[in-house]
Amino acid sequence: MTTPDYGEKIPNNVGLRDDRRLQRALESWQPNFLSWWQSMGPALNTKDVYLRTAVNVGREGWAHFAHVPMKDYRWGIFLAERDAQRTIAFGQHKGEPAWQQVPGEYRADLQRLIVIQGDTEPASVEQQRNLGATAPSLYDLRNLFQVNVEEGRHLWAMVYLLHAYFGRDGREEAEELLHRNSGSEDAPRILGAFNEETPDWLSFFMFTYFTDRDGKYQLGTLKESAFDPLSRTCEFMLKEEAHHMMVGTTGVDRVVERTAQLMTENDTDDPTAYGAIPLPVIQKYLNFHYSVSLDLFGGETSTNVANYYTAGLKGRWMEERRKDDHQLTDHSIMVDALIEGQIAQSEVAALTGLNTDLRREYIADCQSGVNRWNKILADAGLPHRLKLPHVAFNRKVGAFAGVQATPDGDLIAEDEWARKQRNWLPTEVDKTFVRSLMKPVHERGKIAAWIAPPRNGINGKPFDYDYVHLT
Ligand code: BYC
Ligand code: FE
Ligand code: FE
Repeated sequence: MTTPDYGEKIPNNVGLRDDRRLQRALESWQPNFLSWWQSMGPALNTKDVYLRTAVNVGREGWAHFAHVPMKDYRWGIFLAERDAQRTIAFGQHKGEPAWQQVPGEYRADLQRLIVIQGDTEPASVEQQRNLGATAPSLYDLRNLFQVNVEEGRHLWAMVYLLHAYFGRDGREEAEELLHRNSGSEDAPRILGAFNEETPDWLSFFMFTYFTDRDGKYQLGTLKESAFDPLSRTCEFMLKEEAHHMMVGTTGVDRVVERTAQLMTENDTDDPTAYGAIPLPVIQKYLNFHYSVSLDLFGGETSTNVANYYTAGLKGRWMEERRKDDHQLTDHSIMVDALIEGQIAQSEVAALTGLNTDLRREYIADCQSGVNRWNKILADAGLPHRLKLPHVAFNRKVGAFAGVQATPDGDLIAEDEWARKQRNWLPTEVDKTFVRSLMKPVHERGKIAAWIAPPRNGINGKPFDYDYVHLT
């Protein structure tokens, strides 16, 4: 194991100094990354931010906390430690040693998976670029920037793989990752959810809850990859991802808590007048972010995913804990399907149903958040509850892309959808209202009226710590 080298231009634990060509290639990509960060990264000017920087990959002491100017953040390349004995856990190469190089026959597919993963990371930074101006507290502002710098590092993680293992094609793809932009007309980001706006902090918390959680599951499957450098990169990214989950989960917690508090204090179902976000609006935001995130798992059935699995490129969530043959050639699975115009289940080969398998793991995890938020409502003595909409609701990818379903899963005609969707998805009025609450609170220890303070600060610091120094 190489210890992380911070004396280098690019901190890394991949022995970059011993590979001058690769080092030079990455050092010439670095200024392009920095100019992308300057123009597409956080728009709010700050002096410094209390950030966590990855400095090691071991179980303990992997992160260092300090106030740093954001442009001086040390984006580095960190792979989890190598297990020299590691063997492939699934697919046709099961039991063979993990690959340290890319096999020629899988080059195109691996590159595609890495490019798709890499594309989402800077996309989210672009989507969140303007949120600093309306942060509800310095604590939240700091968390936003922490998520942003780490998504920037996740881009580095994928660019390292492209440069180190995919030659000229890889270097070209690395450039493209900085040229596509979220929401752009001519060169949009690859996946749908990453071209949506994140215009307010309720969207940000829903995004970090639902969309970063897709990241957690996709990284979990790539961590199983037979291509060992990809596996090790993803393993370390997942460590950082835990904080993004925390930001989303507790962010929504705190919005729900504040709304519940103002509802009970004022004995009303509509706390709008008291500056809180009404539960139906929270539900609509939830519906939106959940449904666009479901699309990120691809079609219910997919030959791509079957091929990825068989080849050993992308495994299942918790592959090693599954009690089957890890090849699945004669297994089947029930997937959601549209049969004769009805929402139903159909039996397909387990391999082609792997997107559904992963989506189901994800859905169960999403439900745990909803349970938490409902407990907050119950503890406040309120009868109201939030819920996940039906899997067919508002889908643009997969079996339900061509139909309209209600959050309860009833199929309806286009005209009924057109009339009723404003009850289920955020309207301009809802969004304008939420935006009207987004007044920045950049004063130490203070917080906006629409959200409760967090239970804990960061790294043992109190809520009223000076997490960010503005210019
Ligand atoms: N939008 O065979 P299918 C994260 C395309 S998030 C647009 O079902 P497959 C993060 C698909 O490419 C995690 N197009 O798809 C979170 C295919 O095109 P071709 C990101 C889509 O390949 C927050 C066609 O439709 N990582 O890290 O089985 C902040 C047929 O689809 C979409 C990954 O996604 C879509 N939503 O599965 C920061 C992991 N879905 O081949 C970061 C890598 C599908 O016909 N990617 N299409 O031209 C993959 O594993 C898979 O490619 C997908 C799609 C799961 C995305
Ligand atoms: Fe990420
Ligand atoms: Fe993330």
